[in-house]
Amino acid sequence: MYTLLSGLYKYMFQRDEYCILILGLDNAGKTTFLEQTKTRFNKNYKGMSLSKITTTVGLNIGTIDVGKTRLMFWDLGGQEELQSLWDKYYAESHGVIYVIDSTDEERLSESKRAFDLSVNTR
Ligand SMILES: Nc1nc2c(ncn2[C@@H]2O[C@H](COP(=O)(O)OP(=O)(O)OP(=O)(O)O)[C@@H](O)[C@H]2O)c(=O)[nH]1
Ligand SMILES: [Mg+2]
Repeated sequence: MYTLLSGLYKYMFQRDEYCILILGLDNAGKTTFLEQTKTRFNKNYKGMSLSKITTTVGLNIGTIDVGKTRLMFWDLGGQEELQSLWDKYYAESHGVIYVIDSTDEERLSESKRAFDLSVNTR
């Protein structure tokens, strides 16, 4: 009986939870993307002013619920010395969003190198 009830409870109330990494060079727009996404999907969330966003040292976590699914975003700092931390989070994540500033042509090759390195070291 307990198994039946706990199964029913899980079916009705438990959400599937997925962790998504947001990676990319510093200044690419990762935190801005996360803030915009939270504002769009969380009805009561009053997003912080985009002009107040400063460079991320460490990690920002943001959560959105889509139907019965909960998405947890991990927005990591993109500065060069922080890139070595990216692969520590790969094992725990279900997906990766890699953000590129397409207007910053000078850094496109640097962005590709950082992406390749992170994929090869995971
Ligand atoms: N015009 C324009 N500016 C943007 C856009 N996305 C981000 N920015 C600006 O770019 C700057 C850097 O954005 P962030 O979101 O802090 O970049 P980040 O990738 O989180 O950088 P780190 O935390 O240092 O890794 C900020 O001044 C943003 O306002 C965009 O789509 N358009
Ligand atoms: Mg950031």
